[in-house]
Amino acid sequence: MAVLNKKSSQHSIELEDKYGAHNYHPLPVVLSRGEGVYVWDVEGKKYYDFLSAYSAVNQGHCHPKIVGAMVDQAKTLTLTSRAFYNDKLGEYEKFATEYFGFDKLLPMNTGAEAVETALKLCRKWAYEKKGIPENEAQIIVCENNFHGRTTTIISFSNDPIARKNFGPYTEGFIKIEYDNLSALEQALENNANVAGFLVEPIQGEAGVYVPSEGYLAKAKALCERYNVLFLADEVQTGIARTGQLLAVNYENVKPDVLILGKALSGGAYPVSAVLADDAIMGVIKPGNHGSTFGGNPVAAVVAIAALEVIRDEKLAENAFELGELFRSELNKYIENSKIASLVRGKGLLNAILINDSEDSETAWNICVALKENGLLAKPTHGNIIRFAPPLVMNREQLLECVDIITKTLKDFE
Ligand code: IF1
Repeated sequence: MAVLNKKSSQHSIELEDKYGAHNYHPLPVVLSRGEGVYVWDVEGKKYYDFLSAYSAVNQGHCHPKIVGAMVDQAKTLTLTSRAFYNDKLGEYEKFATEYFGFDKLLPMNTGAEAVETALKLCRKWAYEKKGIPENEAQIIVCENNFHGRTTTIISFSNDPIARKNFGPYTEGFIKIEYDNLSALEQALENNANVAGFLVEPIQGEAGVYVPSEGYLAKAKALCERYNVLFLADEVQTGIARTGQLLAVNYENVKPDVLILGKALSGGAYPVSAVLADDAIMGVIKPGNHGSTFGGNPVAAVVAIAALEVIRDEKLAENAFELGELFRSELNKYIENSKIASLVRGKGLLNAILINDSEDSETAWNICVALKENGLLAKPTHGNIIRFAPPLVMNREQLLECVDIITKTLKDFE
């Protein structure tokens, strides 16, 4: 175990411990630099980043095109608020709506803000277009969801750590089992006032749960039949992470409302967005919604650059191919492993299940050992380790990482 450099790493950890809220339990590594698929700690040790800041750094750390756009704009005009127009927001809205195939974009900053925006949009549409009685709208969500950490969003979470002692909770949500179409149909049949269905195309935080083939398409069809909006939270699965531009593309589903965040900026700046067609977005009028930083010129140019990198460097195609390779190589190891029981995912959003109880320290200890071996990853829940490298990784680097992962797992057999 490399002794943490007393001055810098320990110093950074102690500063955070003393002066920062303890709302995270980070792996004991202090990062000071990132480039592409690599990050370095303050001692200068190099790591493969296999978390990508939870799929925000899909384009690789400090991508020169994205950073360049950000720096240039930051020297020109950073923020006007929406009290005035700026010369970059319209360009971004045009680019992104054409790129994803929607009429309108509502710009926000964080993923949770975008989810909250989508919930408000869905409710307003329900009252003004569907004719649901005011304050009666219900939105269907899935068990084990993760959509952010605001009070309304945790109101429909079933994760006690994220939810307990933050009440009273926001009403108007119906929870059903994920990947269960009859549960969705029953909820739609038994509740006259359903406005929308909010779903992650793959449940990331729950442990990279990929739903059954056809689930998304059939869920969308049920929503159409009951005149209910299909709200796709692609904050984590979107922007090429799963091997398609959007995870819903695997089933040719066009959501009524698309929620984006994280890699919409390549991890350089907080940028999120809600996209919808005019029939839905048209219910939003001046004064209904907004944010100081939402749609600022830096976010606008960063998002354009981040999406151009995805398109021009064909990162969805790369994620698809490397994801196939990753799972097939790991499955060769898992066949005879006692410690790892399965690998699952799509594209470069994957996870392995560690053959130990949920509350065991094994997954955490494996991640500490991976760190020692030059690869950074973190457990999602208990015994599941998420593997999500930047999508700019090449075949040789991926095979080296498979090597590091299997060698590390062997020490726990
Ligand atoms: C943390 C989890 C991942 C998300 C989906 C919305 C948001 C997220 C599908 C909100 C954010 C982040 C939040 C971060 C860790 C990470 C996470 F572990 F929390 F659950 F990725 F799985 N929809 N996910 O995954 O976006 O407001 O954070 O920009 O809170 O610890 P945000």
